[in-house]
Amino acid sequence: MTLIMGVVNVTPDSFSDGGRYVDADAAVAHGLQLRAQGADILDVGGESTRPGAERVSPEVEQERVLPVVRALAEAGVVVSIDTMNASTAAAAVEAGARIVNDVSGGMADPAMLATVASAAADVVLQHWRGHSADMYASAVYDDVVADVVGELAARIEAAAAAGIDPSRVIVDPGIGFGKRGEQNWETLRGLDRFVEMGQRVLIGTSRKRFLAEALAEDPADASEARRDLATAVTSALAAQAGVWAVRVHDVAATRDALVVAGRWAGADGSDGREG
Ligand code: PMM
Repeated sequence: MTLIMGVVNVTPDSFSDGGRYVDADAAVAHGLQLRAQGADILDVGGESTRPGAERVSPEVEQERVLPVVRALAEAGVVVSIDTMNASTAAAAVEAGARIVNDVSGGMADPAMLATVASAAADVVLQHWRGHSADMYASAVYDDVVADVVGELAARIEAAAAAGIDPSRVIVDPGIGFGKRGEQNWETLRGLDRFVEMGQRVLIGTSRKRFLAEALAEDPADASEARRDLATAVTSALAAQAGVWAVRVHDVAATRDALVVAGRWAGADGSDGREG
């Protein structure tokens, strides 16, 4: 069954959490709640990647995330660290993280791939075309699915050249990253092409702007609850397309959607629960 990666943002400016989980204890409590709701993995991040967000220093990022990574790992949770900084990735793996989730696919920090190569962790390489301040300027494609598949294949090769076995690599098409509204839907329609790459595929649609744009003329009118329902639907459809995991804020809603989609799919897609 498709795994659920729950989002634990430890940032004061995340567009999704609105700064509710800036201190470590609250972030850990939130993470444990997500696990109780059915998260298989918790993705801890200390730097917002929302369009236009300011970058934070690796020192500040590590102050935010390391206590949270350590506490959740000690509680037995599979933790991934959402970072573009090699030093943060290394420190987080040291603190117990098992997956490095780099939204830049190893492009933002030239030391990232070598750092992951020598760490005992899997790595998410997400499609990326530049930092959030200017990411929409680069949203120009001939064929978005073919272009993104090609660029991800190049990142897998770069990772292999740095010493990372492809079996450790998870790919992510990067919904909302360097992609405008319709380009995100095109990417989702082509999900099977990413699955055919032969790597595990992670997809993150949660609460993103393109969903709000689909739901309401003014995206500001699409409440968090409506975005979460839309996310549960996209996550169930992504599961049907064969993705390995979905990255979501509202774990409970997506859990229910995946259980129902699994029942529909039958024996192989079932999670084995009674009822
Ligand atoms: N989206 C956000 C942050 N990290 N990581 C991966 N692998 N895939 C994503 O789609 C992704 C990500 C967006 O930020 P948020 O956590 O503030 O919603």
